Amino acid sequence: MSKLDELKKEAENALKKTSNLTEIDDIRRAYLGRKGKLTQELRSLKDMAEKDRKKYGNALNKIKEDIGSMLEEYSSKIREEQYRNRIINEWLDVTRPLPKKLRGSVHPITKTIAEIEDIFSAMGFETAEGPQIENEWYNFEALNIPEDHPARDLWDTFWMKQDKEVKGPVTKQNPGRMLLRTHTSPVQIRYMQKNNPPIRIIAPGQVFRYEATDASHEIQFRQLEGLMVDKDISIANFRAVMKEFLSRYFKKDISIRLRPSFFPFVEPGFEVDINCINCDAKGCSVCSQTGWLELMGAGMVHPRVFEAAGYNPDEYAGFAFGVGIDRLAMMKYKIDDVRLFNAGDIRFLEQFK
Ligand code: FA5
Repeated sequence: MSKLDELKKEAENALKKTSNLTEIDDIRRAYLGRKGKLTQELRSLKDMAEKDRKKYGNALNKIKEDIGSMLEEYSSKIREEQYRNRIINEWLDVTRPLPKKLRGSVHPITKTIAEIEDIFSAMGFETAEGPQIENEWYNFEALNIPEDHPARDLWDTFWMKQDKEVKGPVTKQNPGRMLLRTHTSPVQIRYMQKNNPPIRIIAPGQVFRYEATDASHEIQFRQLEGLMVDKDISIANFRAVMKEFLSRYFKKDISIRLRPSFFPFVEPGFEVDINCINCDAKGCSVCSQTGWLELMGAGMVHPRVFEAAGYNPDEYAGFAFGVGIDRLAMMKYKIDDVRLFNAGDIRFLEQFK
C-alpha cells in the first residue's frame, strides 16, 4: 500500500471511531489543516523531480478530495443522528389540550344582583345605595325601633369603636353610635330624605349580624331592600310587583302568600312565602312538606318612617320589602349552605362561570 493510501486508510479508521462533530473537526485539522499530514505532503512536492511532482501531486489531490468527502459523509451522519435525537427528546404533542388557566369569574351573588337589577329596572325601579357603616338613628330610631324595643334583639349588632362617647337620646341631630348596618332598610330613609315621591327603588347591599352561623345564617350576607311610594300605593301593588319579580327571577310562574308578621317600620307587616320551587308546591324536605318557602319581610311603610324621612304620612303611602339575596341565590342554584358564598373556595366559585 502506498504512503498516501495508508494515510487515507488511517483517516478513515479514525473517522469510524468518532461520535461527535468536534472529533471530526480534530481529524480535519490533523490531515488537511495548516500543519496537517496531507498539507505537509503537499509542501514536500517542491523538492521533487519535475516528472514525479505532477504524478504525486495528482494523487495527493485525489486523496485530499477523498478525505474531504469522507469528513463530509461522517459529519452529516452525526448531524442527522443529533437531529433525530432532538426530535425524539423534544417531541411535542400539538394535539394536546392547553392546560386550563385559572381565570376569575363573577361571584354568584354579584351575578344574582345583576339579574335582580335587570328585572326591577324593567319595572321602572332605580338602584339606590347606602353606607355599610351606619349610625344608630338610621339603622334603628328612624325605622321606629327605639332603644328599648324588643325588636332590637333580633338584629344583634357589630358596634364600631366610637371616637367619642355618645350621650343623650338618639335623634336625627344626635344620631348615636356607629355600627355595621343590620339590614338595608336605612337606605329607605336616606333615599326619601333626598327625593320626593313617586319613588320606586331597590337597594341591594351587604349587611351584618352578630349571630351564630349555620347553613342558612351568616354574619355577613346581602339583602335587597325595595321601596315604592306614591299617593295611593296598596298591598295589591306589592303583590303584583313581587309576583312579577319572582316569576321572572325563577323563570316560572310563582304563587305568593302573605302572612301577618311584625316589623316596627311597617304597618301592616307580613312575611312573604312562595310556593316551593324545589317540588312545585307538592311538599318536600326543602319546604318541610308544606309546599311553601318563607322568603322575605315586607309591609306598608309605617307613618313614623315617613315622618322621620320628612314626608307627610297623610299624603303618601308605600310598600317596602327586605329579602336575603343569598337565600334567593341558594334557591335558584340549589345551594344548601349560605356560608359557601363567603368561603372563597374556588371549587365552588368556578361552577358559576
Ligand atoms: C329585615 O331585615 C327587615 N329589614 C326586612 C324588611 C324590610 C321588612 C322592609 C319589612 C319591610 P329580617 O331580619 O327578617 O328582616 O331579614 C330579611 C331577610 O334577610 C330574611 O328573610 C332572610 O332572607 C335574610 N336573612 C336574615 N338573616 C340572615 C342571615 N343570618 N343569613 C342570611 N340571610 C339572612
